[in-house]
Amino acid sequence: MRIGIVCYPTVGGSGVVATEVAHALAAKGHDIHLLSYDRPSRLRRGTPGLRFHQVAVSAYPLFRYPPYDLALATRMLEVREEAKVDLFHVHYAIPHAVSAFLARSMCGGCLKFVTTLHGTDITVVGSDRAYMRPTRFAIEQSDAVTAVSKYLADETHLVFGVRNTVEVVPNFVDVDRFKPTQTPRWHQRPDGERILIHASNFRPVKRIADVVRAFAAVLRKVPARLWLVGDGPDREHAMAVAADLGCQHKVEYHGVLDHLEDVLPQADLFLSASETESFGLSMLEAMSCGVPCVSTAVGGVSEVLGDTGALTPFGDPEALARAALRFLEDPELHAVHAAASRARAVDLFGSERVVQQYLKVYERVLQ
Ligand code: GMT
Repeated sequence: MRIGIVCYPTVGGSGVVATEVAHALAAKGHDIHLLSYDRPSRLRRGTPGLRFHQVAVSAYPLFRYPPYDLALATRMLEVREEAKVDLFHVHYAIPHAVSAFLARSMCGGCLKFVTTLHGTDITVVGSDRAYMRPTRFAIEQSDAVTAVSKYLADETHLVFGVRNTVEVVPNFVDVDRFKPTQTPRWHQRPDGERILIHASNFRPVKRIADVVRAFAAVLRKVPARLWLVGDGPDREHAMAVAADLGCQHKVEYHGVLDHLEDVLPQADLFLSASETESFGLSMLEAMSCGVPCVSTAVGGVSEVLGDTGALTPFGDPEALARAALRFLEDPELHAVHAAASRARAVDLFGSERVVQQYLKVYERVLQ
């Protein structure tokens, strides 16, 4: 198949998933074209069968807000003409689904498009009055719609009232890259320090300050260290909260890492305090490395974790800390949950299984 994949290039699950879908399809011999305004962070150079097409937006002085959606629609048509792409898979509805609809209309229906909903395109940004109507329209016009969890599929019907079927195709992880290593756990290390990790785009919805508060409560009971991975608007606030709580010397900021799979297996526990999370891709990557996750019970997180980790009410960092301590004070319980986390990632969320689901959607649409 010749497929165009559209995504955001920034740190964030939707761009990661789109890029990994592109790699997996190219590895299967499909002709894949990735479109974005910048190189996505997970795009590996020199992958046979995978080409990147940058979407250029001209900054004419009249434009306070250059119309990216129009530039993207144009680029989609160009890629269709150059590479004979007949199917586009757009990740994150705003504005990608609208651009796809425009491209399809401009060429009299010469292409099909599949829209994958990721989370805030429905739960936060999508329900903003300024974006809701065109987003709903473009979702309804899509040739197929998928969502990364059942929670998100239900929200799409509830919040947007869309009439079409929203199929659940979960996110996935390369279980051969994200795998446990022989790193000793805290009780086998001389300092006994538990390594807690959090990786995200540090947006307000991630509630990083609550992650730090939960960590500070853990630190009051056991030796520990918090690794913060990623970047975003709330990074400095998180460090300020750590300073206020007197634990900044135990909080290490690692920035954006190209190879998260090298770092995750060294952690003993993944912490998440999100206000909403349609899926929680970095938690799945942690599980695949044999790292149990403790998270707020929001959105689709329970679909990902099952009973491999622990879920606590949103907005209660003390509860998050208590759940974390249950694992971090009991090596045997920790080992059971670490193994269960890895097994669940392999059994339910391996790349091969999920990419096959996308291929079935593409085949159906192209028929
Ligand atoms: O809003 C974000 O956090 C970014 C967004 C994205 O663009 O990646 O993340 C969403 O999509 C991810 C990939 O499907 C999911 O793993 C995240 O749970 C989801 N974020 C939220 O729902 C907050």
